[in-house]
Amino acid sequence: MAQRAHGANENMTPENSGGYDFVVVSNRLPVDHVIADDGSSTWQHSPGGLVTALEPVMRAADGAWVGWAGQPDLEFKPFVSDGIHIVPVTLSSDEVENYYEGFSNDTLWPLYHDVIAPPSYHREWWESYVLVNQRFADAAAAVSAAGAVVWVQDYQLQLVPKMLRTARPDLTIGFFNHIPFPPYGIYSQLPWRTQIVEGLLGADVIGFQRVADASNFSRAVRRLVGYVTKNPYIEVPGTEVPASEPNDQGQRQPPRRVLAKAFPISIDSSSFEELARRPEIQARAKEIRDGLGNPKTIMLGVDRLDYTKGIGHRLKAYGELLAEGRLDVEDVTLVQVASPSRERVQAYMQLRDEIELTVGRINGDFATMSHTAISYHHHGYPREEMVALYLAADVMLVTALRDGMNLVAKEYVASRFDGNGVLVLSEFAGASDELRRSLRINPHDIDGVKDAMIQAIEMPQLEQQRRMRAMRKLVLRNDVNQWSADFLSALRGSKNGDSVKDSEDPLGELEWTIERIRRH
Ligand code: GDG
Repeated sequence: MAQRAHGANENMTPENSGGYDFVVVSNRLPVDHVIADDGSSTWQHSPGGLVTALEPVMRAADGAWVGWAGQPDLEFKPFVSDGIHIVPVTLSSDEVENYYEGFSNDTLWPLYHDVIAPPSYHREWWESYVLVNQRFADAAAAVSAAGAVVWVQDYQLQLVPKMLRTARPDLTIGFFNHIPFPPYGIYSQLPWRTQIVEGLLGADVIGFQRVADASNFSRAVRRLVGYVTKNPYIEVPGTEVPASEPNDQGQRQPPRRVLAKAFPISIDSSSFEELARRPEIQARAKEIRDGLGNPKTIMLGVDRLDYTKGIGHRLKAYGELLAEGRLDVEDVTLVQVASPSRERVQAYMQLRDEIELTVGRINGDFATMSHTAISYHHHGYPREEMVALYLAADVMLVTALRDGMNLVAKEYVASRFDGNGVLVLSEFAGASDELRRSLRINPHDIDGVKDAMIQAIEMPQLEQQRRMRAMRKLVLRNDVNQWSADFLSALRGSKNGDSVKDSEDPLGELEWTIERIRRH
């Protein structure tokens, strides 16, 4: 039943790859293949929302991870990294341009984030998306044991669930969308809107960040394919799959009930708290404050340099407060970490220019010899440094114009074991559904953002602590283990009543894994 993967290494067979009972499929692997200037190459642990979220689950489940290593045109054999079985999928340079930078990052990303930037629609990008999704599906089918559980991640791979189901009806398939799912009025722009909805409906469980995303999806299903939806379920009618060979009888896929529901993602909360409690990290936080001239208040923004994150809106609000004299650079400094992202996509190059021009102007207008207005960093930092920054920051600014969840907001809360600090949080980030004791803002309302910044700076410590305590309770309880356990339980539930064929029972194994994760 298992098939050979097109782009995967020739030596990979279901036998030597192990035939895994639990397989994660995502665009990027949890490790990047990095080539240095001198031509030498290494595998590096890659940061980012998805990896941060899934790593602990993979270790607990001893599963395989199918994905791209981040470099075009290179083929790699499967290998084990830090206890995770890595199954690399190859992408050509053209595919990186068309499937990844094009359709994923310049069509779907802006479309799914409320068209903050205009999406581009190109048929050759779509063709590449279909081809690459098929390759990921083939690679996942090749390493999945009979009856395995496969968890497909994110918007780059929305066709994989249906492709996998067609090839391997024995699998239990989950899909999680890390970014928002847009309202139908926006989604309906997509020329390939029906194919994507059908692709997703190949899954048994489709997870979204927010309740609103799940309802947007159900509405798209009703409008585009007319299936009956009984929240949170979607009734998918049975289909005849035509025979591919003359003697082939074809396949009938029975009617299915798909669960489409919100599973808000979280972080490895206790590891952030653990780092924050380390004396050397606290010393580093103090050093950061000293380095900035010990202002009364440090405000912090940490984002991938992305137009969805509302960095410009944040800078505008801060610049106006300085211009109006409501804030003084002797008292307040804004630290902005903008980690490099998608640097070959035009909209991102333009964004970088805009942000850096604004930072330069604000610093030029307001910095003094001893105090800078904005300490701006276009770098990635180790996690230890991020936690030191969280500890050093009195106010955390999350002003996303649209964001699936925003893990940074949760990381700040998890790190503040001292109970101090104020989170200013956009209502357009998924995290605002849970972090209701933050100062919630509409980032488009610049006056509202300015008032929230002042309120945060002036907030009495007692109130900070009351708010932070409530948010910490939630983030420590609803951590990433809880998230994955909830999702995997729902997958398990979706198969209740189905007979499991042999003594090898991946779903039983999965249940055991869920228990282990819950106890973690
Ligand atoms: C997508 C969705 C959703 C950032 N810079 C550095 C660094 N990071 C880490 C943060 C955080 C992660 O990357 C970013 O996660 P976010 O959630 O904030 O945003 P996206 O990257 O857009 O993630 C998002 C997420 O998927 C998960 O579902 O929440 O809505 O867009 O963990 O700390 N980490 C380190 N150095 C950096 O410089 N070490």
